[in-house]
Amino acid sequence: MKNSKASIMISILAIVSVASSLYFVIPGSIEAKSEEKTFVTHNGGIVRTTGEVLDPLYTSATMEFDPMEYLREFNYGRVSQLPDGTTLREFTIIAEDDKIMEVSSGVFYNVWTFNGTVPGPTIRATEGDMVRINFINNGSKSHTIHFHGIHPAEMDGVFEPVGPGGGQFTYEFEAGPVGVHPYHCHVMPLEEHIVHGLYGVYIVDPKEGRSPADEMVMVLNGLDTDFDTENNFYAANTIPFYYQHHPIQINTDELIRVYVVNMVEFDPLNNLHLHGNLYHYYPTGTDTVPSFYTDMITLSQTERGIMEFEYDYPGKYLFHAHKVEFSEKGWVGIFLVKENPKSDTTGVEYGS
Ligand SMILES: [Cu+2]
Repeated sequence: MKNSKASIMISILAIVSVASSLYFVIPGSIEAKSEEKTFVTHNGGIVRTTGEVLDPLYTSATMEFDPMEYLREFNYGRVSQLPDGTTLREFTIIAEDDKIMEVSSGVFYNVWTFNGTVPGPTIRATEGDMVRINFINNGSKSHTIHFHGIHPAEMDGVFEPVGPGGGQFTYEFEAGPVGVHPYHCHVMPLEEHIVHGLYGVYIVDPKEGRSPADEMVMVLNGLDTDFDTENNFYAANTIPFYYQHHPIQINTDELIRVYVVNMVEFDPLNNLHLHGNLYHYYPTGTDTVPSFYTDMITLSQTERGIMEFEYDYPGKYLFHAHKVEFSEKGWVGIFLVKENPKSDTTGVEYGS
C-alpha cells in the first residue's frame, strides 16, 4: 500500500515537473541522514524531508547563498557624480533561471536568480540619487526588473520584456521615496517568476540618514517545491530554519533595525512575532514616526516595513511567523542577545 502510494506520488511529481518544464532534481546518491518527516499539503500532496537544517555553503546545490552574509549585506553600487552634482549609483543585475538549491535535506528546487541568489542583492541608495541598473537576462525565459517606488512608466519593468540569452535593458530613475521597497521580475505568469526567486530589496535612505543601528534585511519567502501552488517551506531569507540553527548575534542596548519584506506567494498573509520585546514599526519605511509599537505585524504580498528595537536582557529570543504552519515549515529564527561590551565602559546609546 505504502509502495503504491509512493509510486503514484513519484509519477505525479514526474508529470508535473515535465509539464512545467522545470527542474526538480532528486539525486539518487543523496540519502537523508535521519528519519524523514512527512508534510501533507492542502491538496493532499506529500513532501518528505528530515527537516534538518542545511548549511547551504556545503551542499551540492548550484546556488551558493549564505543567509548570514545576506542578512547584513548592502550594495551601494558604483558611485560617480553626474554633471549637475547628483550622485549616480550603477548596479549590474544578471538574471538566470537554471540554478538548483537544496531547500531541505534531499529536496532540490530550481531557483531563478538575480546575481545568482534568492533573494537578489539588496540595493541601497539615498533619496534623490540617480539609480542605474544595467540588467542582463542570461536566463532561458524573458525577465524584467520591476521596482516598487516612484519612476517613469518606461522604467517600470512591465511592458518591456527582456529576451533570454543575453537580452539587456537599462533601468534609470531617481531614488525615492524613502523607505524599503521590493523589486521583482514582472513577466507573466508573474506568480511563477516571483515564486522561483526573482526578487530582492531596494532601500532608499533619507538624506539626513537614520540613527546608527545594527541593520539587517529579512525577506519572508515561501518555496513551492512540488509545483502545486502551495508552499512546502517557508523562511526568512530563503533557507528554512536557518536562523534557528545559526542564531543572529546582536547586543543588548544596541538599536536593531530590520528591513522586512514579505514575498510569500499563494498564502494571502504572513506575519512576524518577536519574543521578549516589542518593536517600533514603520510601514514601508516612508515615515519618520512609527505607526505601531507591537510584537506582531501582518503582511500581505510585497508589504514591507522597518522594525526597530533594543534588547535589555541577554539570552535567546525566537522570532517567527505566528501562523504556526509557516513556522513549523521553516519560518523561525533566533536572536542571540549578548551583553553589549560597550554598555559598561562607554554607556553608548542609540536612538532616542
Ligand atoms: Cu521573470
